[in-house]
Amino acid sequence: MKLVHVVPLLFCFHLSFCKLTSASDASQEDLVDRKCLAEQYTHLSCSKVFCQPWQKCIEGTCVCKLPYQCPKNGTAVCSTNGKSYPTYCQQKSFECLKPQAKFLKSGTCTGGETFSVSLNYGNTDTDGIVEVKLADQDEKIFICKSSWGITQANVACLDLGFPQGALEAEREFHVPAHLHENPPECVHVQCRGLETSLAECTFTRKAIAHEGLAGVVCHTAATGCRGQAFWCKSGVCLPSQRRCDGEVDCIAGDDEVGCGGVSYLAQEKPTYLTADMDAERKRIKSFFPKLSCGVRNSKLVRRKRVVGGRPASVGQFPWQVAIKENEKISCGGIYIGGCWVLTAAHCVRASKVHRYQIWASLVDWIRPNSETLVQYANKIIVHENYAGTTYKNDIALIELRKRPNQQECVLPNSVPACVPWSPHLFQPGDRCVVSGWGREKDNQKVFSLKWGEVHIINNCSRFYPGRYFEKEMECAGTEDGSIDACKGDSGGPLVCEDINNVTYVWGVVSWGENCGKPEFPGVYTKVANYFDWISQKVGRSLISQYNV
Ligand code: 4AZ
Repeated sequence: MKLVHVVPLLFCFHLSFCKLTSASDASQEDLVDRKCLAEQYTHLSCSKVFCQPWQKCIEGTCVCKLPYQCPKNGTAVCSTNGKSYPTYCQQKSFECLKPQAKFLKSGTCTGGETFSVSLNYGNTDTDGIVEVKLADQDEKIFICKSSWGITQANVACLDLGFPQGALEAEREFHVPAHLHENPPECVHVQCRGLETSLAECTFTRKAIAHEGLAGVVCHTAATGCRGQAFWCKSGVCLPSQRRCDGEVDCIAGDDEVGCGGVSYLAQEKPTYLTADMDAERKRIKSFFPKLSCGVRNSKLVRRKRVVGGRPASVGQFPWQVAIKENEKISCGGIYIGGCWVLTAAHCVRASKVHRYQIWASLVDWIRPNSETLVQYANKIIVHENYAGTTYKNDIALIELRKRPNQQECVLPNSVPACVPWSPHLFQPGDRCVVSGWGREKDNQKVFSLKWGEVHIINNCSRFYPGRYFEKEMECAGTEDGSIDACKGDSGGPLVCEDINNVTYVWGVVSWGENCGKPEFPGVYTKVANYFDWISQKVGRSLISQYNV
């Protein structure tokens, strides 16, 4: 019964009705699960449970109280935004309304306090031994295994950014020998299970970790499929027969990866009593035009490590272009095929079309390489709803001017990046690459194209309250902020590779508070949100292959 504690749907995660913690009878467990899922009961279903003190029950659902509706009495608490609140109820009410700032510690904030949870000695980012840094201490400390359970593990995973909580709280990890020989100190922790951060749980006495250290496996999309199904990275389950059947089903192509080139279907030849419409459907699919984008011409050595601000070589970013205005590189851009370059709206003005030069296949702009091609813009299309004050819809298209006597744009050394047709193609945590000629962190000028690996960051409103628009924007960076886009990189690409190493332009460098600050990640225009807009302007056939 290894999934007893886990319900792979968000709305049932917190709720004990959805899981039988002592289930011994599989069919009964199934029944409870199904009912829970059907009714969508959660910890907010106040026909079943009491609401939290900072919530009230309205038509069967717990909703946030307004802070003034909290009792006036209570002790002050300090929140992760550095603000002190008169009572815990008030802080939780604010958090309930706007989940950016969480509980940090009791008492008032004195400035600079932080709480953090981290995982170590695991196999991936999603599992390992838990360490915490408490708000009033400088050192990280382990948690004693004896006080650890799925309740605490759920809260730890939530805190780490896994909204579905924990998969397992018992797993053994390979810790270095010295931790076995000299067990380190550990703290005990108690949670109720509905805390939004581990900081909100109660930490008690330190002990020596004789019985072991607390570890966790957090719940990720990949662990969320029931029964014999295959889980697409994009968040849906497929019948297992569809895995390795020679036909791509998941939008990211992950159902046909690692299949060893042997298709299930090819193995047996049934005798058909009726027409084989499945074969006909596949035949139709084979007529679809094949797009050629996102695959480099040259054979490049694959990157091995995550490093920042590294110089690019010729052909490494064949979709990258530079936009020159008044003899300077003012912005980057992304070649997406035909005569079209994608960039940021704030980089260009439709009325100043003659001002811009597009430099393709360029690396070093002091000494342009022989492959470099310079072209003028023919037309500029700025998104109709671009808002210069908020950078919402910061996206524009540049149509290149054709050479005399040519029907089409010819960029011999460029390769278009694919335009993502679905916002589910990549997810938070996925690693992507940003490139450009923008400034270094210390505002140093850059003459040569540089690139760095960043990951997609979720819930960016916590960094930019009120300024981050989930649907239109994407956030990316590194834990320490060491890799980031900066002034001059605007309009350039954030690209991600799918499982088949096809490259998509996932973001257009747009804005960010400063450069290279961990608490202020780079913000990008989320290109997938503009697929329809782009295809309407450049023509569907240039960028569409599937689902059209
Ligand atoms: C800019 O000024 C700019 N750190 C671009 C990206 C970022 C900050 C500033 C993100 O063009």
